[in-house]
Amino acid sequence: MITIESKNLNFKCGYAAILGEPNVGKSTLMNSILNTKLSITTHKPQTTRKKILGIYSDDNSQIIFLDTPGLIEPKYLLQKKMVEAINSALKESDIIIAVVDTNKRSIGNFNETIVPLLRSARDSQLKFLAINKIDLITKEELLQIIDSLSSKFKFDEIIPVSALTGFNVKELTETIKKYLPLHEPYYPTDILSQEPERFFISEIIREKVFELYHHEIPYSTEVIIAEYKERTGSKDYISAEIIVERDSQKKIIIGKNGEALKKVGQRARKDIEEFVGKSVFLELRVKVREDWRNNQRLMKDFGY
Ligand SMILES: Nc1nc2c(ncn2[C@@H]2O[C@H](COP(=O)(O)OP(=O)(O)O)[C@@H](O)[C@H]2O)c(=O)[nH]1
Ligand SMILES: [Mg+2]
Repeated sequence: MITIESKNLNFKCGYAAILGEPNVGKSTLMNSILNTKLSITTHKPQTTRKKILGIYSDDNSQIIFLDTPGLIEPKYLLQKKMVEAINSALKESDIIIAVVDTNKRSIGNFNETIVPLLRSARDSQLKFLAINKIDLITKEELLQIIDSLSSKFKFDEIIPVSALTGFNVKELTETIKKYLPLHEPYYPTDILSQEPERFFISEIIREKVFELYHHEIPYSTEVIIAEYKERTGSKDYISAEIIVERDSQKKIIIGKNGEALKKVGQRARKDIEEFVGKSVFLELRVKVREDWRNNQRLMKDFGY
C-alpha cells in the first residue's frame, strides 16, 4: 500500500527571544505560555544563566521561545557568558519580545537597556513589548506606561500581561502566531525543550539554592548532576554536586548539623519527583572550586 504523507503547507514556525532586565518575569512568562515550569524562577535577579529553549506547538504552529538571562553589565566571566547567551538569542530570533515590568525602575531604565538593544536588531525582526506584572497596577497607571513607552520606540505590538496570573498570556501567544513565517516545524511537536532531563534537574536544585540562601551564595553556586541511575523496582538514584567558590560558602550551604543542605534536598526532591514523574533518591554533595566564575576551563566543564 502506498501512503502519501500530507504536509501542512500552512504551518507556521519561528523563534521568539524573550529579553529584558533581571527579575521582570521573563522566565515566568515563558513558563506561563508553555503551561509548564520549564525555566526556574525566583524573586532574586540573575536566576537564569543560560539561554533556555521552550517549544510551544499546536496543530498549525510552533513557537520556539528563547528565555535569556537578564540584561546586565558583566562583572565576571560567568556574566560575560550570560550576555553572550542574550546576544545569540537575539540574532537567532524572528520576533523579539522585550519584557518590562510595571515598577518604576524597569520603566525608567527602558531607554538605556531595551531601546539600544532593539535598535541593534535587524529591520526584518519583529519587535514586541510585553508589559508584565499588570496585576500590581491600576488601569490608569497601565495606560500611562503604554503611552510613555510607545513614544520611545515603535513596536509592532504592545501587550500587557500578568505572567503570574496568566492574564492576557493567551492573547500574547496568539499575536506571536499571527506574525510567524510559514515554515514546517523545526522540532518535533511533542517536545517542550531539547535540553536533557539532567539539565532541568540541576536547575531545580539551583532554584532551591536561590530560594534558601542569601547575598553572594546563590550567585557563586553551580549544580552538576554527577550521576543519574534509573532503577527498576526501586527509586531512581541521583547524585548531584553543589559547587561553590570558597570553603566558607561550603559551610553555609551545609549549615549547622547539615540542616540547611537537608532543606535544599527535601525541596528539590519534591520538585524533581514531580518533574520526572516518579520517586527519586537524591544525594547532594558540596564541593569547592576556587573562583570558578572566572575560570574559563571550569565554566566550559559546566556547560557555559
Ligand atoms: N506580581 C507579579 N509577579 C510576577 C509576575 N511575573 C513574574 N513575577 C515574579 O517576579 C519574580 C521574577 O520572575 P522571573 O520569571 O524569575 O524573572 P526573570 O529574571 O525576568 O526571568 C518572581 O518572584 C516572579 O514570581 C507577574 O505577572 N505579577
Ligand atoms: Mg529568568
